[in-house]
Amino acid sequence: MAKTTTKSAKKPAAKAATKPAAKATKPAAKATTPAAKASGASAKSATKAAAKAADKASAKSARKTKAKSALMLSMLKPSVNNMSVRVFARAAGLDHSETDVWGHTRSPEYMARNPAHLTPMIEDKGLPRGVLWESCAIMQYLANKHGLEKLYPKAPAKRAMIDSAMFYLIGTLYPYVARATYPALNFPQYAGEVGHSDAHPDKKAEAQKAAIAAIAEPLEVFHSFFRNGKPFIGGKNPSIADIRLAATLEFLAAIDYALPQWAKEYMTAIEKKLGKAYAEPAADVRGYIAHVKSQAGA
Ligand SMILES: N[C@@H](CCC(=O)N[C@@H](CS)C(=O)NCC(=O)O)C(=O)O
Repeated sequence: MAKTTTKSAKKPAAKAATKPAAKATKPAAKATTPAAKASGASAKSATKAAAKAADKASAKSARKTKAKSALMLSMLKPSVNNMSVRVFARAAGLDHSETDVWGHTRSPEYMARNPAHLTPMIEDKGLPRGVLWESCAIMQYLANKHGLEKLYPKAPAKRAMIDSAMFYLIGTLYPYVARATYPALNFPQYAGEVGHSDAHPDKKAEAQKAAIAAIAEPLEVFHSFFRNGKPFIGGKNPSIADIRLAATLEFLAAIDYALPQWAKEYMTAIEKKLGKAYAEPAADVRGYIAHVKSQAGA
C-alpha cells in the first residue's frame, strides 16, 4: 500500500515537516566527535568508518525523502473532485504526499503555479509547467506514467470508453450535481449559475430542483451504456472512470438524493474492491456532509 503523508498548507506545518528531516542528520555527524578527539590509528580508522556510515545513512535518508516527495498533491478534503485523485493514488499504490490547501487556493503563491486556482493539483518534475490540475487528466497522466493498465486500459477502444465516460461525467453529470448539491454543501456555485447570481431565492430553488431532476438521465446512461451489465465501467475491476463516478455520487448524500438500487450496490462494490484506498478519502467527504447537515439542522 502506498505511503501517504498529509500536511497543511499553513507555514508552521510546512516548517515542522522539514525540520525533523534536517535534524535527523545531525546526530550522525556528532557521533564522530568523541572518536575524533581520541588519538591513535585505530581511533582514526574508527572515525573514518563512522563518517562513512553516517554519509551512507544520510544519503539513504535523502533518497528516501526524495522518493517520498516525488509526487505532491494539493487537495481539499471535502471535495469529490479531490477525492477521485486521492482514491486513485492510494488504489494505485503511489507514494505521494498530500497538502491540504483549504483557504490557500487564491494565495499569490498558489496562483503563480496554478492560475486556475483549482484543486486537485499535482506537482511532478516531468511536467512541462511542473503542475497539473483537472482530476481526470491527473489520473490519466499518472496511469500512463506508471503503466497502470488495470485502472486505465491501454487498448485504444477500451480506453476510449473510459475517456468518454469521464468526459461525459465532467461535461454533463457534474454540472447537474454541482447545481443540485452546492447550495446544501455551502459551496459557492460557478459564475453564470442562477445560484451564483442575486436572483430571487425562488429562482435559485427552481434551478436546483431542475438540476436534481436532470441527474437521473445521465446516471442511467452510466448504468445501461457504460456498465452494460459489467460490475464496473472498467469491467471486472474499477477503472479511473469508476473512481470518478463513485466519488461524484458521494455528494448526492448532501441532498438525500434517492439513488437507484444499482447505484447503491455499485458504490458498495467499489468500496469493497478498493477497501481503505476508497474508504479513507470518502470519510473526509462524508464527514463534511455530516457536518453541514448537522449545522443546517441546528
Ligand atoms: N473539473 C475540475 C474541478 C475542480 C474544482 O472545481 N475544484 C474546486 C474544489 S471542488 C477548487 O479547487 N476550488 C478552489 C478555488 O476555485 O479556489 C476537476 O475535476 O478537477
